[in-house]
Amino acid sequence: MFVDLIEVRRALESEEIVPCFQPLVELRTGRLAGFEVLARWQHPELGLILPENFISLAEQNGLIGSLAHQIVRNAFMSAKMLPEPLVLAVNFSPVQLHHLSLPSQIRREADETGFPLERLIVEITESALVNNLERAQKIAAELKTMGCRLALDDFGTGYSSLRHLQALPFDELKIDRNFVQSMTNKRESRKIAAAMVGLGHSLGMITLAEGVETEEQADILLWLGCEFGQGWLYGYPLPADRIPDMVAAAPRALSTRFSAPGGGVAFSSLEALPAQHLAQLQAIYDGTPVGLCFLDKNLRHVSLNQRLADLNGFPVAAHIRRTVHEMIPELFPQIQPFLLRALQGEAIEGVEVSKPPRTPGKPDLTLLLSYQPAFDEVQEVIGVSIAILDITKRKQAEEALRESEENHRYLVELSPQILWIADANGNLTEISSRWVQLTGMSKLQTLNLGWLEALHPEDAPHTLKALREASHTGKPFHSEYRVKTADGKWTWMRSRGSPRYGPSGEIIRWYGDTEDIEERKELEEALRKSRQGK
Ligand code: G
Ligand code: G
Ligand code: MN
Repeated sequence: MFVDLIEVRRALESEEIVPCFQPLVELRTGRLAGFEVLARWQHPELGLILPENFISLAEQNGLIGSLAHQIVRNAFMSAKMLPEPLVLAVNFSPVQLHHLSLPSQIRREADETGFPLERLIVEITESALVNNLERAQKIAAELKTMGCRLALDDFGTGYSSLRHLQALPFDELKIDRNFVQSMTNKRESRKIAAAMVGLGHSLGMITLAEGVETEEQADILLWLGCEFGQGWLYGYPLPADRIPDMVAAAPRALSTRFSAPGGGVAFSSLEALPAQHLAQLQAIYDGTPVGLCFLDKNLRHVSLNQRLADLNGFPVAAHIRRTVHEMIPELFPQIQPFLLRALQGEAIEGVEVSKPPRTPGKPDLTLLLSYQPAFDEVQEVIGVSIAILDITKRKQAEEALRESEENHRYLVELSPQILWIADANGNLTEISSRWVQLTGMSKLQTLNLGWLEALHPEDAPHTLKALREASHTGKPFHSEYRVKTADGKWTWMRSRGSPRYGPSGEIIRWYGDTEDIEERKELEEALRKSRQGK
């Protein structure tokens, strides 16, 4: 499209060049943070003309000052209806950054229209800084004193130089839409976008991504830690009369970082500056009773906490850059297969490993390990984090318990008495295997009231009666009866049992023993006979 200088002059006189407003949105919440002001020329015959067709013409012919004056005044007037704390971001031409009068012009327009400068973001492209950095610095300093915030526009294109990032007190970094748009199919772009966000953050700036058109792009940006977005996904640049619609359509930003009082980067109370954030994480890292470390793809220690250093018996610093194999050669063969799986992207939990003690003579340590792969922004594994829990004590307790259980079992099995357990109603639930050997009945046949089958028909009724009575009254059970042994003989036995009570005084179980009293019976018989014989 061709327009000439005369046309541009005429457009300025008849105020055909007007500001449009494009939403700036907080990525995490979708809340509206403000608008970027973009110049649009409503040509009576040619229709809408974009800035690329008239900005440079205006710049080259000394008209950019009056164009900016029109756009800014117009935008400030329209922004009166903008609810707090929404901001306005306005583009200024590199040419204007050469005029020391820029700040006072902006102040005058703000005063005349009543727009607060704390809610103005001045967007500057890098090309503005190339020729006259010193002057740009003066202007920037004054703008900051006035309460404005500064954004570095189109970062990553054109004159990109890291020198500019530190030359001016920027509050915000705008990532150029070229990186955003190639991010979804070019891993390099994604890496670059990630690095830009990181760079912005490490310099204490907030980051905004331009040209966000899809949800996928927004998701990636959010994942990369980018705070704000702008693009067709959230809204087109629209004329001032559409501002109320756009404000109503988006959830309101009540407290975004854009709206921080006094300008600059203010983080909400729950968040912190990157360095503080790191310190918080380090405190958690070191305070946990779990050994933690992060290994790179070559299984070298990138970081670890004090707890793990203690477990391994070397200072934290001695681990850094050294491989697992170098640090714990005795354990490496056990954990290598899991490390390799984790490097393939698999998360593995609860692997038990035993580690020889550091001081000889002490028992082995038992460790419970979890492996978690870490992925970068292109979903490639960059390393593995390991969590290590020392479960030696728990293991020892389990061992001791098992041992004491075993001892009890031997005690029971070796005892000449047959020990038994019955439920509250006197139904047998457990009996030592000596009964099985004695009677030839199986355990299953014996349980409940099955054992009565082995009793002499004359003895079974009174025994069952005693049992019922005991379970009814809770008085100790006692009975003597003949039992048919495996080889078909009868032998006298005596059974006794006592109840065990539950918390509310009810019987919950009976414990008892049965013993062979044949010899005693024979003795008694012999005694009786000898008495009779006398
Ligand atoms: O959306 P659009 O095509 O309008 O933006 C194209 C470029 O024009 C942007 O990079 C922006 O920096 C620039 N631009 C838009 N509006 C203005 C303005 O009011 N003043 C100046 N100097 N540049 C503008
Ligand atoms: O000042 P700056 O160069 O950032 O201007 C932003 C430019 O990007 C304007 O020309 C604007 O119209 C354009 N733009 C805004 N959102 C989108 C988008 O989602 N996709 C594309 N392709 N361009 C956009
Ligand atoms: Mn811009």
